[in-house]
Amino acid sequence: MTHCILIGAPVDSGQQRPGCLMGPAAYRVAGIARTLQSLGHGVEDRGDLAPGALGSEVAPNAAVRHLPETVAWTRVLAEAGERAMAEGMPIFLGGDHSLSLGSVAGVAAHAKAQGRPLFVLWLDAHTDIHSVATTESGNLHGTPIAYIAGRPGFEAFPPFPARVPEENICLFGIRSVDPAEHAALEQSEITVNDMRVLDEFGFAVPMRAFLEKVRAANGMLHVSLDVDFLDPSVAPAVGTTVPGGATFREAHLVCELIHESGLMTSLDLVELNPFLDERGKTSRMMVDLVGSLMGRKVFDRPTRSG
Ligand code: Z70
Ligand code: MN
Ligand code: MN
Ligand code: MN
Repeated sequence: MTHCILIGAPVDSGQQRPGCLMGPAAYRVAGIARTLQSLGHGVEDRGDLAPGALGSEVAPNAAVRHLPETVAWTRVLAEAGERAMAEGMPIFLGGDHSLSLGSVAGVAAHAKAQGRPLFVLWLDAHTDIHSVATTESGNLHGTPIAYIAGRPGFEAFPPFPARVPEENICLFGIRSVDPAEHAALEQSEITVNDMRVLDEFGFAVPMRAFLEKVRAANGMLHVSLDVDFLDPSVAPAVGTTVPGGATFREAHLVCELIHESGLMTSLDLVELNPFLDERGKTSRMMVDLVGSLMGRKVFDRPTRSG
């Protein structure tokens, strides 16, 4: 059984629609601890983090919003993440997706110290690969993949501890890509499973292919689950709804496959905006998916992946 460490990250500085800071409370109200305990896991809730003192970082791009706040969050999250990795499985309760600048930095520092390769699975409608220099919206939640991959433009941030090789990054569920992101991805080794791919092959085949890569390399696996991976009909509580996302059943299947692999070592839950929810529907959906990620299933049976 897993020692789950809940880390509240009420980050709202990476985008412009207030409300993500209510995310950690919504996950607790929706019963995330109870769900994990019912599956036999240990749960330690470390409460909510707060950003440290703000610096005076200046962005190379006038569009960028809340840079000092985001840098401060990155530091505190990286520190908390690295510490938690040594003791169990951190589950970061967001907060907008800019929190992954810090969570993955902390996880990467730990993996480096262990001498193990880190893999990142990004379940999202978006590719989040803008640099601080290229973002047009100025919303830093659109940048963590570039930081994680060690791309330039993050001089204001703490140096990323150990660049994640592009071959180890898999974007999954993609259906909204800005031109600068498209250009960056065309010249990269990052795996992009967009909805075109998932419609043709289904969710299981590309997911198993990625998980096999992680297993073959004895890698650690960080999963970053953005609410907008899901179709807005099942998960309306998100600032940027994009039609055509994962259905209830597709999302649970993905989570079950990840669980069966036994490979996940850390998890982000991001972009939940409870202020936009319909009677707690999205918060409950996300907690249900955590259940599937952590071992809930209808029947125990031998599976193709072992
Ligand atoms: C767009 C931008 C984004 C999440 C929206 C959107 C980015 N590419 N990321 N929602 N999670 O503004 O950079
Ligand atoms: Mn603001
Ligand atoms: Mn995202
Ligand atoms: Mn997104």
